[in-house]
Amino acid sequence: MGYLFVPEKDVYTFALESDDGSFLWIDETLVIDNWADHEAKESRGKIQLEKVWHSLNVSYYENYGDASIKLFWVMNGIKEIIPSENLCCRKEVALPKKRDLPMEIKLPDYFFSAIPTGN
Ligand SMILES: [Ca+2]
Repeated sequence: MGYLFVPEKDVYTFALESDDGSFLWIDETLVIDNWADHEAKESRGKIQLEKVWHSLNVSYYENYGDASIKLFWVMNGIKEIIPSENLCCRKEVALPKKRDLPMEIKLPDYFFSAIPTGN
């Protein structure tokens, strides 16, 4: 789980390729349902996003044989890795507390229930 920032208000297309199954959640919306046993297979989904930070959550499972998971967005028709400046918070980095977030970061309250309180 992390955060995603989009450069402008628009409808965005995401592509999730996984072996086996995966989900992509953005805020409280299931954007991509790729949840089934299969070899590496891409599914795409669209969502309208405001120019703010959004919670990003990829769920994944592996059942048999090879295993892989890749997330892309599609910008101007080109599938590309989401630039690191549009993503925040690796797992090992302490996540910000709600009160520490800049005003323009609006996240649903449920997101904060999963954030460690820290010191
Ligand atoms: Ca597999």
